[in-house]
Amino acid sequence: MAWTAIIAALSILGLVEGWTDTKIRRFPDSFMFGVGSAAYQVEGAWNLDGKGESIWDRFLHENPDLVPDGTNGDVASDSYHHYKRDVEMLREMGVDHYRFSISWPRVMPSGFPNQINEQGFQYYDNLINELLTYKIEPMVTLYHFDLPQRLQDLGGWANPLSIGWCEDYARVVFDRYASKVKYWITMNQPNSICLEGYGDSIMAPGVDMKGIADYICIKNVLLAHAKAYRLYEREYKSKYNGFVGISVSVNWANPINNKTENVQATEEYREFSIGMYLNPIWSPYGDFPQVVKDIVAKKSLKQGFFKSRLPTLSAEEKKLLKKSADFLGMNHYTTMLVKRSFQQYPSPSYQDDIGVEFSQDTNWRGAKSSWLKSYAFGIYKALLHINQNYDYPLIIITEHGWSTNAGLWDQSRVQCMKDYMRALLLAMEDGSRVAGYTAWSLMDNLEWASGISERFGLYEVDFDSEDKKRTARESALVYRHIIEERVVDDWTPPRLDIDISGRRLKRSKKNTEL
Ligand code: GBH
Repeated sequence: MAWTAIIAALSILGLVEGWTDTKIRRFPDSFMFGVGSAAYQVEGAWNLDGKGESIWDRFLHENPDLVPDGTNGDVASDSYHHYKRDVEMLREMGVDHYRFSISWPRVMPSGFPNQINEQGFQYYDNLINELLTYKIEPMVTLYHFDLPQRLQDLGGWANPLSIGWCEDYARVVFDRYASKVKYWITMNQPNSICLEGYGDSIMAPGVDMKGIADYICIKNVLLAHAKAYRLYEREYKSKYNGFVGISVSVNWANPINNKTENVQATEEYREFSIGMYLNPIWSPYGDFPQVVKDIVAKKSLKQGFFKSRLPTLSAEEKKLLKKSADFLGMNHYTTMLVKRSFQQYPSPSYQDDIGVEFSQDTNWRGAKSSWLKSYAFGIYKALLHINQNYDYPLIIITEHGWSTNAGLWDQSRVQCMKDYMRALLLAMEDGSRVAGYTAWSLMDNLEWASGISERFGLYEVDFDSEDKKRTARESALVYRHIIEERVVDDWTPPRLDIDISGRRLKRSKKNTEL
């Protein structure tokens, strides 16, 4: 890659002055634009029509104080009853695909295939049929954080039998939808599932067994992914020609300065946060990164364990995992600045194993969520890192988004989306094989333990209204324009009092404040 490309990137992203790059970059016609959601965050109907309890139902019912605004997913955006409106919104924006997830306990309440909940499946039949009627490609996530509680009672993802339970679930879903769904995502963000749910208590099930349960979980979740991939490959691929991938959180990390110890700490952190999930599938040797294995093994022995807390992958497991994805689903939100840390973390823990501290540049614009800052060059750097380390895999951006307060004029979201899309176009020009972009999220929803106060929607949801009324934000109109034109230009919607579909609307002229 030429240095001129880097300068062009920096100048377009406003990071160097005096360089004008006026080239108009266009998304190819085949590029897929979509939006995403997840079952627990939007569906509601937590106990209707035979649905079983999920770990998130249990988690927030038992710990209502965890969510500052006191909300939970019992009703959420009530998509269970409003899927037609949801698809109408997709049509309004003109998206190519809709990424949503299936709730395992809704369709298999016991967790096992002995009980198939027809009524639960009916909801997904309806949604998928509605999408297909309007030529919107369904992109289905099998697992987006909501395990059947009954399986958690058996240890959940810490139990290696979970690999087989998940394979059975995948078979039931593939059998039902393989003829209609071409894009499959097995797992959403193994790092969130395991580090936050098993190594901490900020996500369900809140096992909080640091440096132990998280690593066990990572191994099992990756293997469950691989088993589902192989199942599709063996029994469905030749007939239906679909694509199966996994969504991984690939945020970027820069060293806070160029001190050698911080540069090295950052490289190690990238192996812990990205390599851990990508190496087993995309690296030629198909294993956890060597540096991660070395660090955890050394610490474990010092701590009195007889062997590493990081489980090993057998030759057979490595073979199963290697190349077990047709595409990399990349979820990208932000960038962290990394510094070597000598502070005391709980021991053992993932934090202690890595030994770094994080910060973010105060010049980066911040979203409503405290962890989310805009640094668009980060997506470019992350994509280049993936190319260099994993030999140009096929990528679909399966999540990228921004949070605000309530309000329809969400200029900060529009700005963030445009900045990141421009950086994405540059990465594609420099060789990244990116086939699609999925904005997170279609509409406001339950942002896990942050409730409904951090709003990620292109559509606002009025949670106080009976029908959870949805209204397009400025970002939805801009997204429609980008999808139509295939370029990111400076168009802004006229602030008329009609909405995206021509309906009259009362809009406040006030910008959405963070
Ligand atoms: C994704 O996770 C999820 O896939 C999606 O469901 C979610 O709605 C979206 O992003 C927005 O968050 O509050 O400091 O403890 C992104 C990873 C994991 C980032 C949880 C924020 C909590 C950090 N998110 N994490 S903190």
